[in-house]
Amino acid sequence: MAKRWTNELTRADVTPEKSFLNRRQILAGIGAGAAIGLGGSVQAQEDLKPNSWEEITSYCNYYEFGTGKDDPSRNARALTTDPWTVKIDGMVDRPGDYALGDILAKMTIEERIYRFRCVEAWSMVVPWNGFELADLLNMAGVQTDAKYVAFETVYRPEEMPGTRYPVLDWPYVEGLRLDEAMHPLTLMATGLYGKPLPNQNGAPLRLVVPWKYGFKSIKSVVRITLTDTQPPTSWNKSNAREYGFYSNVNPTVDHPRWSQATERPIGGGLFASKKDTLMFNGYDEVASLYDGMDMAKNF
Ligand SMILES: Nc1nc2c(c(=O)[nH]1)N[C@H]1C(S)=C(S)[C@@H](COP(=O)(O)O)O[C@H]1N2
Ligand SMILES: [Mo]
Repeated sequence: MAKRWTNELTRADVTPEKSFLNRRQILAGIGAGAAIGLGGSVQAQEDLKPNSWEEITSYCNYYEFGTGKDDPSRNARALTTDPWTVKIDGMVDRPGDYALGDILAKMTIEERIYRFRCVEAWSMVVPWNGFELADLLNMAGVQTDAKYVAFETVYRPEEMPGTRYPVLDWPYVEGLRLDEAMHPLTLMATGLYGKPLPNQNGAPLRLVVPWKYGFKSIKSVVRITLTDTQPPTSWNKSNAREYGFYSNVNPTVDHPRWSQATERPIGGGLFASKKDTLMFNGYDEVASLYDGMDMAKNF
């Protein structure tokens, strides 16, 4: 079943990891020693060994399809992802309903191998394919007064059995500060391992913010709104004491019900040892976005 919007890249076609890192470092403005060679290099390279396709596509959180980790891989088959339209509105010069195919025709798809850390203290390494959110926002033309970006997941009760239950206030919504959204690490993912994104992972288009807890990475996005006020977010609405707007990965700020100091890598086997959680999930290049901010208050 060919889908017009999918990128046809195979894993062999994408930029080899080494030049990928170099390009990324240039884009993100980080020195060559930060992610490869110098100090901590072994750790960094081990970290970047991706989880298997099977692990990434079978152990999922997508509550619209059920709250069990294996519910989305079974139930999300029913989601229609073609045709797909993304409404971009609010404080932009060119608001509109953009067909995903038209968006993709203008975007450069790259592979990004990112660490992924869920607030539940498990983690994976995922080889995403996607484009920078900044490129999409620039296409729509962000107006100077805009300060935040709001995102919304498709809401289709007839295709989403989990939405029969008021686990969250549907549709799932998320938000970023504009500078977070414009950061070169912030990705709109369209694929995994060079294949189209499986429905359970948020097809056909999902946000990936690798330095924040996984729930910020909203799936199956149908609306992106530029605004000057901090937008509501689903998990914060459901429990503001436990889930803040920022939700940056931070080993020193515990969840009220569990520690965030360590994480359980998925796929390591039942007796795999936990590993230390890194500040900003190891993406130190975003630290300057939060200069002078109390990270315990703004959790
Ligand atoms: N619409 C929507 N987006 C969502 C979720 C969800 O339930 N609904 N779960 C979030 C959570 S808690 C996590 S950890 C990640 C999981 O992404 P993955 O299943 O691709 O690993 O998706 C996030 N995005
Ligand atoms: Mo999560």
